[in-house]
Amino acid sequence: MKTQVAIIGGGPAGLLLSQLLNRAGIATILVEKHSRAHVLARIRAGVLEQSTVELMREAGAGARMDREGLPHDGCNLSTAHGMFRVDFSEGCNAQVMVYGQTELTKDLYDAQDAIGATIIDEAEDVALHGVDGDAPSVTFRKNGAPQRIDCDYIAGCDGFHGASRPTIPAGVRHEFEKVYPFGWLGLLSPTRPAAKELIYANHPRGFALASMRSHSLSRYYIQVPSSARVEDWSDEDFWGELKRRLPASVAATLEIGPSIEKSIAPLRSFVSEPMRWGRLFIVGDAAHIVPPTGAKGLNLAASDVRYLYEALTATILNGDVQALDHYSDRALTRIWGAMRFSWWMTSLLHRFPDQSDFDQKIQESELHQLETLQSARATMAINYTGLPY
Ligand code: RFL
Ligand code: PHB
Repeated sequence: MKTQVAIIGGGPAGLLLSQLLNRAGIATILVEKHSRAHVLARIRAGVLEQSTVELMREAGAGARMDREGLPHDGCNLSTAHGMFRVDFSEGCNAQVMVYGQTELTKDLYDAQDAIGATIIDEAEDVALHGVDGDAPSVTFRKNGAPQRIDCDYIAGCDGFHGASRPTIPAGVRHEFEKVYPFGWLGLLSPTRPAAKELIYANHPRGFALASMRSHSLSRYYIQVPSSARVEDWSDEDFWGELKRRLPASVAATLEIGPSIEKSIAPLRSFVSEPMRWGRLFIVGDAAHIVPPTGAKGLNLAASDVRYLYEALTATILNGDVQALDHYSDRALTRIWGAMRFSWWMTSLLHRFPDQSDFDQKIQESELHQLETLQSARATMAINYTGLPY
């Protein structure tokens, strides 16, 4: 097989890049390790920045999102002293869209099918070759038979555990990492959401988040120790703990129901630099991970896609060979902005096992600033709705 851009990974980053490139007239072949059903069963992100929403529209995949997504122009922070709202319009002219990653991924698969894009799923033993030369290729097995794609460029969109990032020699890669001493236990339930907008709760028993997917589908998270196992948490225990950590007025009216999905996500910050090696470009979770507190992971994947799409079209369609040289630096500037914000929100809202009384007072003082200072809320709003490109 032969194509212009081989894309590894059929998560949101790979699909969105493939969709944008195909519409610009650039040929792609996408290879995904798992089945489409498996990819679509993963419950993950729920909040889209405005620029992610715009990119989905530009990709011709935004119609259902515009019909069914829930625009939010604020979120709530809950503290030991009560709850206050961060109004996004105080800081910027932007909103976010509550729309599940599962739905966004499905829309992208449907859009790819509609334009006849090539997606090969259940590809085993995907490997990259010759990325530092002029003739890179990707090999894999499909139904046991060996396959090979010759291409001009490779986009590594295969997530944190994928094959792309390790292809960059260890001596070239610089990895930055921070692992947090807790995880999030998440539960999806076909119930009415706790409130109209998201509630991020700082509580002595640990962080909690009340989020949603629609008017009849709720998504909740509670902070748990890194050692916690999902099988040790009954639904009843989860709801009990969530109620303790949410404001009493919200807990009193919380609708409790069955759990559709329950899982634990560890929290880490991770960046691998540079994001380019020869003709290989790393995109999304393959290059960086943020703790979910700032709702940035999927949005960063989308901003990487935008930068790479612009660079690839400039090079392939307009002969601007320098455009690709700037991809890594441009993407990393925005990534570190989101890294800082996600770390800040995580530090502000969680209970750390070694938190001293001093640390506690600093956290409370920072929350007080947010409650009382419009400029502090404005800074949060700008970061939450998405830093400028
Ligand atoms: P993905 O989604 O991991 O997709 C990578 C794809 O590559 C495939 N793959 C391979 N394919 C071929 N060969 C190989 N060797 C391969 N190895 C892997 C995988 O099967 C997969 O299909 O990465 P991508 O596309 O970069 O997208 C990133 C996002 O999925 C991720 O950042 C977000 O889910 C993070 N995240 C959130 N992001 C937000 O923007 N807003 C949120 O509200 C938000 N909430 C969350 C989150 C992540 C969470 N978890 C579970 C980590 C909440 C949670 C709980
Ligand atoms: C979600 O709905 O899954 C969600 C929302 C906001 C976050 C993280 C996750 O910060």
